[in-house]
Amino acid sequence: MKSKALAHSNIALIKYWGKKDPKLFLPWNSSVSMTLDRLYTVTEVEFSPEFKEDTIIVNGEKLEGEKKEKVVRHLNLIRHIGKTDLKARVVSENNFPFGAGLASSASAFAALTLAATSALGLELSKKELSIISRQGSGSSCRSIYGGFVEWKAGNISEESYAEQIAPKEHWDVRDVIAIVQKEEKKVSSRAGMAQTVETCPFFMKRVEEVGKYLPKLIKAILDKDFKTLGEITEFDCLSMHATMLTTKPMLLYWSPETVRIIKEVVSWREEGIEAYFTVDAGPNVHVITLPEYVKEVEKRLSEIQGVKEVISCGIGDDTKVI
Ligand code: 2P0
Repeated sequence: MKSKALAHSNIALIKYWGKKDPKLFLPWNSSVSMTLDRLYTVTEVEFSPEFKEDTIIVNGEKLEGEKKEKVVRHLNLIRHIGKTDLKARVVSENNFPFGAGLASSASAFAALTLAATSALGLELSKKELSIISRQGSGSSCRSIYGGFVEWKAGNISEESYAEQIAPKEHWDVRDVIAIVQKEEKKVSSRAGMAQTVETCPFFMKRVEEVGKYLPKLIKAILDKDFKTLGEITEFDCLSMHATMLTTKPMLLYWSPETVRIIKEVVSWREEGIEAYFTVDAGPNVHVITLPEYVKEVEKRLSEIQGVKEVISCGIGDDTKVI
């Protein structure tokens, strides 16, 4: 009863930030992402009557406390579905450059979901895997698929899942990531989004606006309209950070380098470099661009003061058993 799965991380072009049902991980708005080839997690799960308790090892370290609890809760959900109470041993490795300051929960929970369900012999559709994975960490439901992906918010658990908009072969879009800080953030996404929903007076306005531009982003992906994709991506990032900033207490995830890079990216466009920024709940900047500009974007990012590392990603595949 053992299986190993590989899942890729993803970068949201329209962000998930806020749950309307925190227990079921139902988001307030639908979101759109692209799966990233360079960043992935490989997880092996074994269930055995010989194990007295769950053991979780991530990058060679045994998890304890809250981090372990998060994984055990997800194993409990999968044990419930698989009708077993066997304990598990989970061994997970991220290929991300060590402590790169990049979120790993999307790839981690997608890999865990597939490895654990297949170790129990459950044969599930991608839709079912996505629904299960969502309940471990929201953004992971998008990583079940490669290519361009939409997570439909839904109103009940069975309606909240990811779907592929287009496979990776459809369009070669790149994400060149500028790492400016490698430390773990002080306020987790989970805590930060809960605080935003509770205290940001503009939060529902953002949800309403996303509903208007999300169909336009999907059309831009299908039409390979890079300008529209870039403009919506930047606007949505700023809209999410605007709700974070107007939360009590304020959530300012950016550092001076973040602003420096954003201004640079905008000025590069005046020179004809098609590149657009997006920033998650942290200070690192993702530069969304096309293959012909990657070399120049990499060079320019690495010359900016405060940039510690540059990681270039293409579009990745579905989560799979390996
Ligand atoms: C996203 N983020 O759409 C957004 C953009 C961060 C900023 O999804 O509580 O780690 O486990 O569901 O999935 C981070 O949130 O939060 C996230 P939980 P998760 O990629």
